[in-house]
Amino acid sequence: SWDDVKHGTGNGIFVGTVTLGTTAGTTYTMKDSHGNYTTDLNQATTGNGTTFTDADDVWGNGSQSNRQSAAVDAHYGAGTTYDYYNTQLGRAGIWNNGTGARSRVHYGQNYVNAFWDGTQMTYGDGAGNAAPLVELDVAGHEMSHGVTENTAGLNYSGDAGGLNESTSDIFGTAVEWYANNPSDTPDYLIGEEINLNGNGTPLRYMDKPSKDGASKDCWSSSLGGLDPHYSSGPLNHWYYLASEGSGAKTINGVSYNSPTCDSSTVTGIGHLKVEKIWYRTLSTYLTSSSNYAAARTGVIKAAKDLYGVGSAECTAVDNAMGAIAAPA
Ligand code: ASN
Ligand code: ZN
Ligand code: CA
Repeated sequence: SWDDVKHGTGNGIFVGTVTLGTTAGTTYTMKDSHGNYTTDLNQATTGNGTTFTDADDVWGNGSQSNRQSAAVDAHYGAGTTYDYYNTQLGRAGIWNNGTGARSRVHYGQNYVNAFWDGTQMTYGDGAGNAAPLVELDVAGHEMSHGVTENTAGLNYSGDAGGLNESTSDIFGTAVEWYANNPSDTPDYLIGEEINLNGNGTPLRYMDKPSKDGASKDCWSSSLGGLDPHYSSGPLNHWYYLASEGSGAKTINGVSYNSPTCDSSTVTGIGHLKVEKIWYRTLSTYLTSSSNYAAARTGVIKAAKDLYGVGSAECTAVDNAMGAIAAPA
């Protein structure tokens, strides 16, 4: 889908060797056909950064010590996320107007986070054992904050805050499945390559969110008082259950065991259908103050719109909402 520009070759930290959307001029620029472009903040915390350029259109060498390597991952992440939304969900980028976004890498010193600020994506280099935060599911996560802001506009507190964060985890994971990159095989884990905890564990688990020690598996009336990264747990759990079903399962070598909150058995319909249903819910039925009850009503409506009344898809997403104890 980058056919109108030079296809560069990138060697990223996590993605291995990939094709990159770049632009040819007197030198090559790390900018794709949609206008997604990637800049080097060179440890600053302000400014737009300097757009990466290269003489031979071969970028990075996979090592963190090469400044282009992290940029390869971030740029591939932005391009792949754009393509996922465009081809799978019919959304032309964050603003649905065909324009890409800027990604800034090498933010600050020892910065162990990444963020969307309403305009652009920004990535720190990590610290100690934690690698740069440019992994594909993180890029998809941050870009999806932009999509949420420009659709439902979910608040970042209460139930809505959890729905907001989970939306980013769902579509970050969706992008990982869409890319199917052999160097970062798809899973239902978040940030599994970065080693943020220093012991090789991922940041979050969608099959059983409580495995991180803080996220909730099930909705309750006190959920909305938590940090959105923990109140996201039930909807992440819903996405896993509706996609793969309840119980134990090994996928791409990763073992999952997803319990239900109501002792029910849920049969999955595959992640892509769940993503289409959640995207329609987000973009059609939710508003800034929506709670988990609104999410449940919304997914039922969206599934009916997309797959019909009484469809297996409608049953699955409703059953999965019951299985996270979402209010009916
Ligand atoms: N990486 C975090 C996130 O996107 C940054 C934050 O807490 N806003 O959720
Ligand atoms: Zn987030
Ligand atoms: Ca992942």
